[in-house]
Amino acid sequence: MRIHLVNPSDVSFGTAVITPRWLYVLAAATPRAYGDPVIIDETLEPIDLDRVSAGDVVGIGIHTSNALRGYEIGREARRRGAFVVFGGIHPTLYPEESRELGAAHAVVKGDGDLVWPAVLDDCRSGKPLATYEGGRVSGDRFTPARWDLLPADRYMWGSVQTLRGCPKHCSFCSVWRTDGQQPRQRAADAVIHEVVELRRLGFRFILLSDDNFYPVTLGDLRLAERQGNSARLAELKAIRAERFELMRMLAKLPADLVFYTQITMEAAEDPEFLKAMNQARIRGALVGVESVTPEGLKAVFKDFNCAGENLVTRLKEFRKHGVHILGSFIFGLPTDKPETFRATAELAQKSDIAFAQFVMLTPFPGTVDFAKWEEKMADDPTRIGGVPLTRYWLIPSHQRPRVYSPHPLLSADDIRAGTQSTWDRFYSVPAIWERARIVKSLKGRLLFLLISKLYRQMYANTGIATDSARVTRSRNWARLLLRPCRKLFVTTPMPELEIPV
Ligand code: B12
Ligand code: SF4
Repeated sequence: MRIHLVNPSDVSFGTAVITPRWLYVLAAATPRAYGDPVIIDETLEPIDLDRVSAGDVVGIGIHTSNALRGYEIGREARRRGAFVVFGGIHPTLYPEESRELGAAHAVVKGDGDLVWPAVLDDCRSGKPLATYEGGRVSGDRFTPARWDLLPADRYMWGSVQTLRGCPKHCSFCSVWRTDGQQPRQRAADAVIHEVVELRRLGFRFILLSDDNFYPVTLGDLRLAERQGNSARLAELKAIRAERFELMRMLAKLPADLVFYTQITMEAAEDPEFLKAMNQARIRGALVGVESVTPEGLKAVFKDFNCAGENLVTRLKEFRKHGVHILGSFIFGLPTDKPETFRATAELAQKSDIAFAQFVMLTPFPGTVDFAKWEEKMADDPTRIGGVPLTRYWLIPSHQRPRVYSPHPLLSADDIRAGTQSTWDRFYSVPAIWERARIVKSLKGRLLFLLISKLYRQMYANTGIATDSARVTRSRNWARLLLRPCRKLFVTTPMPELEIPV
């Protein structure tokens, strides 16, 4: 019985940017008695289904965007007599769908770290259960990934998770509902072990693949103090102390390591935290800016963010501490106006952020936005290929609409065109060149230009464009740029690197 773990994708680039962490966590959770699993990441190359035999187990991990491809693989694997098991955020929310469309024998809901061996044992005895409850594994029981199984020369960045869950409650995000609002944080040394292992292999760039690297704000501490809630205060202080411990230990690792994470902009109010990030060489972070207006922020339950000039000041604070920001903005909010696109691009340029992504509001399952939208759409008769819009992920990607919620002022085309033009403006050569002044050397600036263009090709055009020639062109460009780019990110392996004391 061979175990196959598959990360489905419609597009394969030969080289990929970030290691899909779940593959290597589940590989580590696979008992050694079953041998090393066959790991297939379709962002590198498509699965060869001829390698799947009757009685094998095929574990498929999907999120909403790649569910359709995952189902195709599931059906084909089952036809060949394999046991098909689905897991990941999408099956956690829609287990029945994986059974009906993906031919799943079993679905794992929640975290796979601890339940996976039981799934495999049941498959071996020919009796997998329909559903396994993986639950929310506590921070001290996360399974460290098996990086020894990484293929050589394929990825640019490693990925290490330091916590799961987020205390906020943004309306467009499912994390706080599926992963919980209580941060489940790993001890610093468990994280360090994995980072060292990746550096031994030659990885210099590491994504700390957390939802929110700053789970306790100064405001949370003040509130607990004001309420005289000493138990809560002690708990928050312990979480915060562990963060600092992690950053202190990261700072002791080889100087060529660079980390990147996701964080709320509240961290900009906390100079001590920013200083520790800088010392730990956390050089970049994705910040969910979402909207540049107070009304927009209110609409997505994110009023803890700043708008207008305050936003500029806050974002600049990261830069002052050497943390470069990838700002993430959403278009299509009910409060957006025709001038929002230009205003956002200007503010993004003014805020000294290094990169930006402009996404169109998408109701993801499991979110507050999705629940409201689904209710509103209950009587909508629209079907594409027989699929209702509220199950848009089942529509083949080239037919899938890009905008879902009707807007009071803007048509779907206005939103799509406005989003595309904001990408165009932000990633025009003169605008990139101006931002490239964060790098001192000419070579560094040229590299910044190249990476900006690559980022744009991989994310912007493929997500927004409806014209298939443009999509194909972008993918070909990305394919061409990825291989040489990889060499810029990885370095000489350090097999002898020790874990710092
Ligand atoms: C890191 C990350 C990224 C990285 C991915 C890098 C990489 N190569 O892995 C980047 C930045 C590229 C990214 C991009 C996007 N992401 Co993202 N991302 C995350 C994040 C923060 C962590 C994922 C992670 O690595 N977790 C660590 C692993 C170990 O956990 P895991 O994947 O959940 O797997 C566990 C279980 O789910 C389960 N499991 C998973 N698969 C399987 C399979 C089997 C067989 C079994 C048994 C169990 C199992 O076991 C695992 C171990 O416990 C999650 C948030 C989150 N909390 O999940 C969002 C998240 C997955 N992303 C999300 C989104 C929306 C996106 C984008 C669409 C954003 C955008 N607008 O562009 C793109 C999609 C890109 C693409 N086409 O795939 C959403 C997905 C929502 C949904 N319903 O699908 C999430 C949940 C965040 C959110 N705000 O809601 N993302
Ligand atoms: S968008 Fe970010 S801050 Fe908001 S709930 Fe999700 S992870 Fe937390």
